[in-house]
Amino acid sequence: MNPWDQFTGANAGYVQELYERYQQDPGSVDEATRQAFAAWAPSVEDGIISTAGAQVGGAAELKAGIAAFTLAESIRRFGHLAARLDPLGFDEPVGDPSLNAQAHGLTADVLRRLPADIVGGPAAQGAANADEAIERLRAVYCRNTGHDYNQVFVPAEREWLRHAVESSRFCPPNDPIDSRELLNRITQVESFERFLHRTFPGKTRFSIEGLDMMIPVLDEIISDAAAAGVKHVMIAMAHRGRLNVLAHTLQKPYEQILAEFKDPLFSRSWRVDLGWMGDVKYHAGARVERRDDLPDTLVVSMPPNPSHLEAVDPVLNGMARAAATDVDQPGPPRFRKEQVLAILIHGDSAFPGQGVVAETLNLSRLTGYDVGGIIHIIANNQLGFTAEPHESFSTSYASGLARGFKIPITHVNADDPVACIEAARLAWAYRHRFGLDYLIDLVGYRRYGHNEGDEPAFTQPRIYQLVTNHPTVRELYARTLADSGHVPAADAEAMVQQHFGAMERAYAEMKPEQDFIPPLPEIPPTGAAQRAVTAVPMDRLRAINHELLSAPAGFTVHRKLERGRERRKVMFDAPGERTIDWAAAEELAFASILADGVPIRLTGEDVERGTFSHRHAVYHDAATGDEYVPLQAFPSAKAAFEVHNSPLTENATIGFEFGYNIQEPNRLVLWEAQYGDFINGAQVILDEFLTSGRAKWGLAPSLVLLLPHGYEGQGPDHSSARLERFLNAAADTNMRIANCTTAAQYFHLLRRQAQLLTTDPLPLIVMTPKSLLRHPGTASTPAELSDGRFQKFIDDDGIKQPAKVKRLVLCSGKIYVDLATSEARKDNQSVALTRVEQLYPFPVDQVRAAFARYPKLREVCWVQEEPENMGAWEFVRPLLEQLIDGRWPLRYIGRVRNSSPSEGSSAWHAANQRAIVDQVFEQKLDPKELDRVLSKQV
Ligand SMILES: Cc1ncc(C[n+]2csc(CCOP(=O)(O)OP(=O)(O)O)c2C)c(N)n1
Repeated sequence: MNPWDQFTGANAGYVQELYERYQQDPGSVDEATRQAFAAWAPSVEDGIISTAGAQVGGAAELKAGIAAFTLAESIRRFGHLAARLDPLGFDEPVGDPSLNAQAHGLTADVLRRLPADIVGGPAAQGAANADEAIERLRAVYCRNTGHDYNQVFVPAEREWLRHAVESSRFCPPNDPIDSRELLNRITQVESFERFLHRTFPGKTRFSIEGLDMMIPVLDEIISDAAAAGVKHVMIAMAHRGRLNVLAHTLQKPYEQILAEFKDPLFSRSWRVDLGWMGDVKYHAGARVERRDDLPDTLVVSMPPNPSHLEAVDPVLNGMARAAATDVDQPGPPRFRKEQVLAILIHGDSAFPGQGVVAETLNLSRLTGYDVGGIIHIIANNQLGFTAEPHESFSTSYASGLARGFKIPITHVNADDPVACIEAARLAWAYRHRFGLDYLIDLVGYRRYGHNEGDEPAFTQPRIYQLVTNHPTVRELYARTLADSGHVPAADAEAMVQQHFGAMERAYAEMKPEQDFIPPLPEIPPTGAAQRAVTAVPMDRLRAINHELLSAPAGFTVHRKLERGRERRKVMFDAPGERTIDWAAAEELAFASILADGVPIRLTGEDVERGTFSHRHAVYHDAATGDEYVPLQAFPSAKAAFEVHNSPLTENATIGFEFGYNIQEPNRLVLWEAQYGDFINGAQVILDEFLTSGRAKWGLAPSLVLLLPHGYEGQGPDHSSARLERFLNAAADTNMRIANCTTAAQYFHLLRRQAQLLTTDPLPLIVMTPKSLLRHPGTASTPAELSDGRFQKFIDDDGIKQPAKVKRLVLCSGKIYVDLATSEARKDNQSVALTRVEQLYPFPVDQVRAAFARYPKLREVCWVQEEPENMGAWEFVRPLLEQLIDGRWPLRYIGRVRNSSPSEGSSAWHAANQRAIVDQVFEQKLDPKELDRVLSKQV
């Protein structure tokens, strides 16, 4: 064997350099290299290198061979820099010196004398010499497509990509593209936009024009996916081209789209009686079951999304995961990636700019989040509103971010239909083969302004001089096909008439607009929450507990955890004692829900152990590290359980769980924050999907958020789950918000949520405890789980003579425990401590009943530990005022208004906390001390 064969590209150059050094001074290379070179036994005679006597060529020729190989490698690596990607040709491709033969000391003559094999790969096959093979490579890498895949570090994947890109496997004639069909489709895409443009001049539609190939690209991917057995294709995208995708990919009837254009009011005003206001037409989602000529029914769907660019990305991700996850069997769920394909269409400014994109890409290979590869398409019109690329991203391409996630990228000129289809085929083939993400950077332009009412020449006069004179892709392709004799010009013109005519007919024959009103979401039945039966018979609980505590033979539980398990074993021995702490209540709730046949997915930062080391949903064998998940193994389970530590992301992970939840609403989906304070990292998802998704789009989420909340002297970022933000968004019964004070309440709350998934689904926001997780005051008796139900409001059962009560205190969450366990509370019968366990919907009737219970009331106080402008005060105040109706004064006791949630000092915290407790029981502080305590905030 010729030893040089072992080295390719840059390696060959490096070895040659080493070899030259070795020749000059054998001591200048290391021992192993010296031995290797000596073993080759090369003899250098008159510039001829021979190995074991076999002559392989002159030194100059060898050098030329290595140079040719390096040139080929440069083309493979950097060829995309020379590709003509911009249909407008506004900027010349930047190119790269390494792409020129001269830079490698080569001429065409020299290349012609070298064998094609030097170039390697499919391009060399059948080529007469290296020059021809290099030209073929240029045609692959430097024409209208830029292949950008060297960030793929797994050799097998990279090799596959190289071979796929360079072989004719994805090009005609092996798998010919039906050019007539393709022209027809482009004509349909263009006619749709032109008709709308002419009929509704100036109306916003975010036309696809300039990126018309997006539709045939989607066609190609979807039909390939369907042929491979995919059952569900899910697409998410922003405004650009969305109407065209809805019409042509999701088969939304023209009539419906036209009706929405004609009178946008009708699509906005449905269910005004319920406060459901709808949304603009380019946010609407759709779902279609397609048979076409497919082997099986294929569901293609697109969720609705807000204006917030890219916010839908993780939502789609979660939807895709849910759609392909089987949960009917106990144990871990089974994800079947072959069933689903997710496609995300991004904007070229939004993709690099919006952080949620990186957060979503980061989910792609994580256990519990992977969806078997997303195909990303950047709808790259080279502008973002008025911003140009140099104002939008610091990467070389809009797609640059994807490189860090090892995602192969194809940049393709959107005016080259065949290149676009090849890109689509390659993307699907890679995704199908490896189950990994792929990105198509579809580079086009924008025919009009940001929307059709905008004047783009104000800001991009030179670009728009080019755009105005630039033929459409349909015109260009029609011309090409006419020139090549494939489709006569008259046929192309007939296609225009046909598609324009279809739009005209749809418009003329449009039925009254009512016919197109989308189905109304069902009004949730009232009272389902009250009817939920959440108690579990004691025997059953005991049996489940026993099952949960048996570990596999030979499994060594950590010794400290074993002690806790020992305690749990006797938990049911005294049904009247407070043996059930928060974590035990949660595990029993989960187990009983699974035993009822409802699957559960629990994720969040460090949820497997729990931030406060209380949960231990996953045990790790102390000796081997093997994992054991009791909720996946206990015999009574009838459905799957999964628990995953999430990546350190709030926005994308909650978005993901939201998507998972709305896709498969019959599963209990919970997300837990590390501390509730970090929830504001997900504010976009909360505002745009969780709290308003029903009003805007008729969605029915039931996601549970577990948010550790409570003032314990930690810093301002470890105190508050921003309860006020949820309460601020609470309207139209869009969620339930709870802050419960006992383990049993939490048990019943979770079980109630599981029962309401189908009958009265609403998101459930729970302020959960931290130090109180182990506080005896929050522990419950087994009997409280086997009897009773979730109580939205708990009156003061310590008051024996209600007539003595002068002050009625209402509070929620941890402050109750501080008050109830304070010295001042002992024997105090004039202050009744009541708890609002569910803040929204507010327990109006129960509070009213409490008012009635205390005949000698003098005042009502709302007590909270949050500052006055935070927590529940501003939400409950008008409600309480209404209920009080002027009968008593309403007082606020709590921290004063503050811009920061907490003191940031445990000493200040303790002083303020004491001041609150003292005020509640009217053991006033010395006024000077009070001044000192509060002055920090005044
Ligand atoms: C998060 C967010 N910020 C700002 C906007 C306002 N906005 C709407 S479209 C747009 C430009 C988007 O550019 P690009 O991503 O390239 O998509 P294009 O409109 O060009 O298709 C902007 C800034 C928005 N919708 N969402």
